[in-house]
Amino acid sequence: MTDSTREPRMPGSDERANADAWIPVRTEDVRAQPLPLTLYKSATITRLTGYSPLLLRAWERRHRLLCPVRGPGGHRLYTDDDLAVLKRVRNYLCAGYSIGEVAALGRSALLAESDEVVRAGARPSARSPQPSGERGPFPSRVADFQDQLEAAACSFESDRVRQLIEDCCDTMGEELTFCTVLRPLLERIGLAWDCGQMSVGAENLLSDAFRLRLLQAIETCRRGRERAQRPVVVACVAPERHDLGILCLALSLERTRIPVLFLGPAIPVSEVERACRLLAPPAACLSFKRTCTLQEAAPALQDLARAHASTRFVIGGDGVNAPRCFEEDNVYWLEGAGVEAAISLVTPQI
Ligand code: B12
Repeated sequence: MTDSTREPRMPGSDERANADAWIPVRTEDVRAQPLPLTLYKSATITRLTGYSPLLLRAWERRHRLLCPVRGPGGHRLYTDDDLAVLKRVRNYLCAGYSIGEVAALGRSALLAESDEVVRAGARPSARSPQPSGERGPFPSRVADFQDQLEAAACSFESDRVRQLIEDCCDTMGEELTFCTVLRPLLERIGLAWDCGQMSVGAENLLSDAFRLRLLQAIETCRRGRERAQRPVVVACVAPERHDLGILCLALSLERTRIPVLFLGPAIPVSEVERACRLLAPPAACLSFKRTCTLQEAAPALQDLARAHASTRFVIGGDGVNAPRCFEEDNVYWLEGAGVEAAISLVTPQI
């Protein structure tokens, strides 16, 4: 199936030209292939793949991997084929191939592969072209980024740390960069710091760069979106300052189109209470990295939950463990990462 046979008609004024998630386009006037098409705005593709609009445009221009059509205002609208290509690209990048190698395969080969993968149940065909040259397996690519990031942080090269995080996001996408590269690296660095083998300055440098990148990703997700719903409040309760985990959750919520109000690290319970009073949020997600901070805040938290019975309080992070500090009907304790569980607890409230 070629692109020319699937040239879609632009959405008319009666269609949801401003809809952010997807735009259905009727194709009665497409003679060769009267299939219903879905067009996606770049913000949606970014949300689905983790690749930034800037990167998408670069891959379109430089590597001819994407063929978006233009909307009435001239903005790019991506097709299901573009999405399928991006998924194949991501698989290859994660397997250690470079974008140049993947691009050398060409869009049609990637599309053909993607059709075959769907038919064969996610098994690439033996005929599918293979990128040539040296290729590192995925784990070595991750370890490589981690080693370079650690070295750059230890020698206080802050620009290099940021650049490496950017390169990693470009190569693997934001999600894999955050979960597979940065989070385990911080764990390793935390241990090294604990054993006196890592300076606190290097740890700060890396966690600050991670934090900045997370805030940027959240901002990108929100851009251009109407914020009619009441936001979910997220915070680290004082004295807890480890806020990268709750920022990861905030990003996941925003990607699910759930608006978030991030209050920050070390927020007193009284301030969370003020936000609940003013905004009546559907949910408040609170993070505790250490059990001692949770125990300290527990009595005030219980009062807060009782005073705001219509808000769901989702409490998570490494500090949460059994036995529970207290029980209330609107309080949910999540051990482990718990991001999926948090989203499903929050969603029905929206
Ligand atoms: C970066 C870091 C810091 C930074 C924090 C910067 C920031 N803005 O967050 C700074 C330098 C400020 C810091 C300070 C301290 N730190 Co520190 N820190 C770390 C480190 C290295 C990384 C933590 C991190 O951000 N990980 C990345 C995030 C993304 O992962 P995560 O937190 O696990 O979150 C995931 C899940 O838990 C989940 N999640 C998190 N919250 C929530 C909430 C909900 C609702 C849900 C559903 C899910 C969820 O989602 C995330 C993604 O999956 C850890 C090492 C480690 N092993 O974790 C030590 C570590 C946590 N720190 C430690 C200590 C001791 C401290 C200090 C007390 C040191 C000191 N003496 O000053 C202070 C305390 C400051 C305070 N008041 O809180 C200890 C804690 C030991 C303990 N359990 O008591 C650790 C484990 C280091 C160690 N090995 O000893 N730290």
